[in-house]
Amino acid sequence: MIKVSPSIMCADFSRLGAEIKKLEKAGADLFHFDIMDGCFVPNITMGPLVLKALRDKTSLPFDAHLMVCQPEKIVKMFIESGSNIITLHIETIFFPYRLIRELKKEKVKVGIAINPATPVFHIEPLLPEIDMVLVMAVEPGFAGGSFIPAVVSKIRKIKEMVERGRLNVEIGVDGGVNEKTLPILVEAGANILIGGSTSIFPEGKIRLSAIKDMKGKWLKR
Ligand code: S6P
Ligand code: MG
Repeated sequence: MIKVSPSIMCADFSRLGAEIKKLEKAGADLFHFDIMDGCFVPNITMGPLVLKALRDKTSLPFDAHLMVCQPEKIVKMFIESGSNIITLHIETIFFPYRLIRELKKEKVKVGIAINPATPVFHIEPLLPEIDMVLVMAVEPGFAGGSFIPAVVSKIRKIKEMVERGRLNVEIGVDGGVNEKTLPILVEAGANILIGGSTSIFPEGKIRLSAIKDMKGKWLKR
């Protein structure tokens, strides 16, 4: 089942509460919060206070995409602020089993994100421990990054691993998900689509109809 997860960093920060409600009404399935600390990526976005402020505006899941150095130091804050999913970059964790198991004890879902250049075999051993793989289709740090077509084969490989292992792992794709790339990404095996500046928030405006299109007509290109 295709799920659309609007990227909140692309929304209107002066009216996030209203934006969240509009996005939910338009069919969003969960929300994607890009957390950047200026260390792992050369950008700084938002902290747990933003999730806390928005938590009572919707009951949809919040996914905290942690693009930070030493995520183990801040995961608790994001759980307390209402995150339902914590997505960690494999490139930032030295002891993934330990951190993933700690998070599972907190009853949150765990995603592992991989940058475009990170090979899929780096995360293969972790698949039985996690709920989602987030495949970055752009180099992380900013909205509107350039789509890297090589990630399509990575999605296919992950799908094969999940099916072979009969695992319950969803595959998300983040970055450059638009009318052209969406059908290719879904055909390869992605089912969670992050909607940002190339779909739901073109030129900083909000295009609510894109949410329905991402689950409908864009699929049938
Ligand atoms: C990028 C971040 C993403 C962006 C997303 C936006 O570092 O993780 O979630 O917000 O790329 O989508 P788009 O359509 O602008 O690429
Ligand atoms: Mg993201």
